[in-house]
Amino acid sequence: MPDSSPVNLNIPGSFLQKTCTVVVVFCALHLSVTVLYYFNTFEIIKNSVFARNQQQKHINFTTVYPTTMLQIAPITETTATFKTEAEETKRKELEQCAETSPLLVGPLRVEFSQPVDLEESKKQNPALQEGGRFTPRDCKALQKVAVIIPFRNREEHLKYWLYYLHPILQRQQLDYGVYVIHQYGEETFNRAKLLNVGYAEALKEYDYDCFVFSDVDLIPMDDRNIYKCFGQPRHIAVSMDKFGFSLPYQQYFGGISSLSKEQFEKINGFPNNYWGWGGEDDDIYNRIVSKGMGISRPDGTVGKCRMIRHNRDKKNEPNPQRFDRIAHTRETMNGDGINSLSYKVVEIKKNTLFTEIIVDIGSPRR
Ligand code: UDH
Ligand code: NGS
Repeated sequence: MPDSSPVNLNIPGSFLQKTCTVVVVFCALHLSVTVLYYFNTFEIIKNSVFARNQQQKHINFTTVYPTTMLQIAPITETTATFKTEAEETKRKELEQCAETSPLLVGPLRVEFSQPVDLEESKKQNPALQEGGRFTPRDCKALQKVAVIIPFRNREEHLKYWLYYLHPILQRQQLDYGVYVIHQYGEETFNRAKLLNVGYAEALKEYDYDCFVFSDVDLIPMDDRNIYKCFGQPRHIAVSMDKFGFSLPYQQYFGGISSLSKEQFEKINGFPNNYWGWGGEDDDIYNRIVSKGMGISRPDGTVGKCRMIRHNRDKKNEPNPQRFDRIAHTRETMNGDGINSLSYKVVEIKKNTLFTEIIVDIGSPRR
């Protein structure tokens, strides 16, 4: 008779139960690891899409960057102010900006038919720090540039200058500051002396290595005309509309120029004794050449600039002594320049878009 009693496998019930529990726990663990891994991966993908979008935004922004005056949009998505020490350390660790900024757009439409508003310019440049200072956020700028503007009674021109130049300088990825050197009082204007003051005062604020000297009424028509310094002193305004987009003469060094700190010191800065209109730029040219340097220039297309038309200024009549002075640059330049500069700062005003330095530069010796 076969034995019909259940086979005794000799497995105690509690062992089966334990095995099942272990299997269930293992499965649960496996599932949670899988779920965790899945969410992590999702997060990474999400982040990379975000980064791409940011970049896309950035690229879109620069490619659609308008060239008509009243549509200029802020460039600030990619820029910011460095406030904390940690951020400053991070900036120091940043890679250098590219030799050619990827943000440049080339030719720009520049016109002066509609008035511009300073408040609008402020809104359009939210990455500016007080005093018209800017530092690129994503890379370490190749040069620290002080832009110096000689000034008196040209408020309307200054508005256009700020409106056009800030976005351009930011696209050029410069670490820059804008200094408006305002001649105090009613004495005859002295452009070159104001530029010397700008050099000295800007250096008190920051370790600038390059100085761009710009008339307030000149606007570049191409952002590839970089406001930086080169191996030789640079003439920037080489192709002005008022001269039919060419040089008025080969030695012309007026309007906008740049010199590194070293180049500026080599020529003892600019002359202090050209009161009234004319000749001071020729004197600067003579200084450069007499110290064995040459002039660097952009080509005539990149170097196009527009000048805001205006009447002759009061107290800036042609200087009758200018021809005599430029004939003697070599003899005078070592005693007249940054080494003999004297002036009194009346007030320094920090605006969002620029630093205004009101300065008493005295009067011509009679
Ligand atoms: N500047 C002032 N205020 C003045 C004089 C000059 O701000 O009263 C500054 C300003 O930045 C100007 C620069 O100095 O752009 C050079 O001035 P300038 O008179 O040497 O040169 P600009 O090209 O005028 O402005 C040249 C004479 C214009 C005669 C026009 C006749 N239609
Ligand atoms: C020259 C002046 C320069 C001046 C240039 C352009 O004659 O200072 O004209 O002037 N030199 C002398 O007078 C010695 S402009 O047409 O821009 O007014 O920059």
